[in-house]
Amino acid sequence: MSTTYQAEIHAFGQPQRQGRMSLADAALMIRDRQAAAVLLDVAEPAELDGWWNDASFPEVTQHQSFPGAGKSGLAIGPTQRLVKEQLVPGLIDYFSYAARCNAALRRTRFVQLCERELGAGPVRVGQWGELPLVSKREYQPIAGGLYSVPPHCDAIHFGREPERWPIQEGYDEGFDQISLFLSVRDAENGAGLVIWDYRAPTRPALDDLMSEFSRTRRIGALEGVPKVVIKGRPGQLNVLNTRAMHAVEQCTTVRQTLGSFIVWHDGQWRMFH
Ligand SMILES: O=C(O)CCC(=O)C(=O)O
Repeated sequence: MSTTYQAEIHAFGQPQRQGRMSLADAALMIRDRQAAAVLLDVAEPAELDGWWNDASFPEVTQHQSFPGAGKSGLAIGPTQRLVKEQLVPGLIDYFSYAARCNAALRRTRFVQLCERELGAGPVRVGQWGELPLVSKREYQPIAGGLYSVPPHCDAIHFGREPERWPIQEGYDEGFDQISLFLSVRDAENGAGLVIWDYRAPTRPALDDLMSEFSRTRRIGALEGVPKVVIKGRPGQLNVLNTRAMHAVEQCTTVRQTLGSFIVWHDGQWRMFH
């Protein structure tokens, strides 16, 4: 029988609900757009040191796209933004990183949880290529910043050069991508994650929204749109629809999470980061 957890369910335009749910049911609820986010109490705060301080993770380094964020290893977002002569070397580096680190990452508590409760495997390309499985994230305060990560959305097939982005075939099959992240350490101001009921349909549309934000510090299309703000406590697993625009509120002290994306593909969950 699958493990059930205490759950907070957040849907646009509705009051927050409480319940008990398995991780597999929470993921299906988000995949099928019945809620924007579900928070599950999966770990005791005293266990979090073991989840975070695991030598399987490489060190946390600066995120290439967001000044207020750091992450362990390489991530898909900055790889998707590469163009021209930078794209192929960037992809080689991304896949090589996964090839070198996934055996160790598979032993982390986070990946073990996803394998056990979701039957999740890695996203694969070809016979041997795998995408990295999981990362640690660290959000730093930035003076005058509005968000530690600005409004964006995540989709596995959203390469900036669509004709050369290798992960598309069969991935735009109508199921929404999901983020799973464990809250490890809160910022003192309790910075959370804002999710708007607004989906960027294509990569160029997403790039337009993000460049409007960097020029003007606002996005007109998000104003007045229903939103939810989730504030995961340490030990809660945040399960959310990443196709909806979302942002990490500005942290006043370091905030730590660890997580991964999942997509439903070929009849099973597949993880990547
Ligand atoms: O680690 C987090 O706080 C969430 C970052 C995020 O934007 C995502 O997982 O989609």
